[in-house]
Amino acid sequence: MDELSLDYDHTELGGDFGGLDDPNFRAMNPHGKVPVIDDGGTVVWESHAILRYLASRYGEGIVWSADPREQSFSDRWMDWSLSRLQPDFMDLFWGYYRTPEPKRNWDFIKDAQQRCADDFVLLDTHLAGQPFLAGETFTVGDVPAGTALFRYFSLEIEYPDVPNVRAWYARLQERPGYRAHVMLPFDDMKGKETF
Ligand SMILES: N[C@@H](CCC(=O)N[C@@H](CS)C(=O)NCC(=O)O)C(=O)O
Repeated sequence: MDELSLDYDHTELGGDFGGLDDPNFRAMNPHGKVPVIDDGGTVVWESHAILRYLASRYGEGIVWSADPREQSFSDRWMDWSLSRLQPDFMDLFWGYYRTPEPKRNWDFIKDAQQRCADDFVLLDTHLAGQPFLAGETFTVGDVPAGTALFRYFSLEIEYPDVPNVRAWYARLQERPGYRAHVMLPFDDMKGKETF
């Protein structure tokens, strides 16, 4: 929403904030998960559905293209993030960072770390020829994979050599929305196995 200069009110729910089981919230999202948006009565849940809704409704020519071919360059990376990168990174993040040290399963962690490395090497090859995932400019397609970078590169683990991903990460960090909403401290999650 910051990328699109939209005004909004943000209510924190879940984790220490609670509220996910409140009937009013469940009426908005029966799954009881965040994020959820309410855009003048249009309620949308699932983060990628929210991204597509906002981008197509308010971001045409900014982060979204009405041309299906052009939009597909962005879209494929959103779906790849959902089906591949995010599950791999969640395995690493939960297996390593969110599991207390004595309980860590190192075979699982090493496997997840390797899968993430493979994912980022693949991204690195793609980004060798262009600054953003869909081409020359930032689009909605950069958001899902881009948001994983902050936590991944904050873990202080062994990383593959991915200069193009790091350059893309540096470009994202120049964006105020990324700094304000993605680069948030997460130390309180270390060794915390519950939401
Ligand atoms: N696939 C969903 C995942 C939603 C989800 O798992 N949200 C988490 C936070 S990232 C949540 O609400 N956790 C609180 C809980 O389950 O208590 C999406 O992308 O929106």
